[in-house]
Parts: sequence; structure tokens; C-alpha cells
Amino acid sequence: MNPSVPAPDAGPVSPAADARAAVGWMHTARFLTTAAQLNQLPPVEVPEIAFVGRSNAGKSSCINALTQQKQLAFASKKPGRTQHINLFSLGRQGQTDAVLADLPGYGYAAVSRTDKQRWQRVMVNYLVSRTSLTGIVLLCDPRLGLTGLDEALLEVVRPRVEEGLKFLILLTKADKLTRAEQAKALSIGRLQAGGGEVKMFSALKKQGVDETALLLWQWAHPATDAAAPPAPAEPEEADAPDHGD
Ligand SMILES: Nc1nc2c(ncn2[C@@H]2O[C@H](COP(=O)(O)OP(=O)(O)OP(=O)(O)O)[C@@H](O)[C@H]2O)c(=O)[nH]1
Ligand SMILES: [Mg+2]
Repeated sequence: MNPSVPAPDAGPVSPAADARAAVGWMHTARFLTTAAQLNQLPPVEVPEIAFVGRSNAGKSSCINALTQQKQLAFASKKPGRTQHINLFSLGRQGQTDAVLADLPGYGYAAVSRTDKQRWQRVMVNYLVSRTSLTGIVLLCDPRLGLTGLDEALLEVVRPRVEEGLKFLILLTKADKLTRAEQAKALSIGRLQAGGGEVKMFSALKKQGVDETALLLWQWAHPATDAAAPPAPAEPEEADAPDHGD
């Protein structure tokens, strides 16, 4: 498993101020829609960022922590709580500029084999074919590590990651680990991620919220996050075209 995830581009000019803005942006999240099947998902014209991982990994809690809303996404003591793809819009009212997708977890033992297979098909189709999908956050409880199902998911998305799909592994429930255990989990996670971005996260202690919010903001606003603007795509257009008439 080696998705060769690219590191994020050059950082913003003022990281602290930008992190605050990104956290404010995340707070604008509101429910958009829910779907049991892919064909029920509305087309989305803005970047979509999916939260995926094993059941109980902490996906819904992570979305609640990032958006600073206690119950936006369903979080539960019972694994398998999220059973639909739930979409949340981000951005100011009437100006949605990104969508978050909370996906049902995989690997929950008590789910029937048929349901597991059905869900795995839906998920693979989603990851392979969803055109608005811009980034994936894979959540993983570091006490379990990346499991076979996580690695299968990484294999599925690898071609898209190689084509520029953004990818982040969040090691969740950091509050359950000592500092030394966190450091160890991070090095193991980084090895498994093949150099990809890996962060510790705790929904309980809000650890990792600011930096994750900033990264997701950058994913959704690729033109504005770089320290220097990208070179024009067509150099021969030296004069700015006049759109006025
Ligand atoms: N200690 C601690 N517990 C957490 C944290 N994040 C989530 N949990 C707990 O882990 C359990 C599962 O959290 P969810 O957010 O529902 O997990 P999920 O990945 O959305 O689960 P599914 O919807 O079943 O796929 C709940 O009991 C949460 O309270 C965390 O940062 N720290
Ligand atoms: Mg959930």
C-alpha cells in the first residue's frame, strides 16, 4: 500500500490567521442531504471532501469537532450508526464552496455479509466515480492501525490520488494515547501512508482541529492557498482578455 500522497503545497503567509478563518469556514457547515444509494446523491459543482474509515473510527465525531457543531453528523456509541451518505454544505449562505460527505463505516462485525458487500460496492463506486470528489480523509483508530479494509480502500483510490485527489489520514481518539504512543502511532502511520499526510486528531480534546480545517480549506480553494499564484496556463495570452463587451 503506497498511495504516494503529495505533501501540501507552500503554506499560507499567516498560518495562525488563516487557521482561524478556516475554522470559521468549517463552522458554516449545514446539512445538505442524505442518500442510501449513489444515484440518490445530487450532483455537486463544488469540491467534495469525503470522510471514510472503519465503523467506529470517529468520522462523525470528527465532522462535529471540525464544524464545532455537537450534532451535525450522527455520532454514536453503537458502531454502524451512520448508514447513509450524508452531505453537508460549507460556505456562507447562498455561497456553498465545498461539501463534506460523512460515509458509513466499514468492517463492523455485526452487519450481515450481504449488507457489508452491498456497502462495499456503494463505497467503491462512490470513490471511483464521484466526479466532485476532491479529497479523502481516512480516519483510523491508531490502537487498531490500518486494517486490511483500509488498505483495500487505499488501493481503490490510489489511481485517483496519483491524478491529484487530495488525501489525509487522521489518527483519531488521540486522547486515549500518551504522547509517546502518539509519536509512535504517527511514525507507523506515515510509513503506511507512503509519505502521505498523517495527523493526530482528537474530537474530545479538539486536537488537530485547526490544522485539519486549514488543510481542508486549502483543498477546497487550491487557487488561493499557494504562497505564489500559479503560472498562467496559456502564456500566449499576454494581454488580459476584455470580457466587457
Ligand atoms: N475518546 C474519544 N472517543 C471518541 C473520539 N471520537 C469519537 N469517539 C467515540 O467513538 C465512537 C464512534 O464515534 P463516531 O464518530 O460515531 O464513529 P464513526 O466513524 O462515525 O462510526 P460509524 O458511523 O459507525 O461508521 C463514539 O462512542 C465516540 O464518542 C475521540 O476523539 N476521543
Ligand atoms: Mg458515523
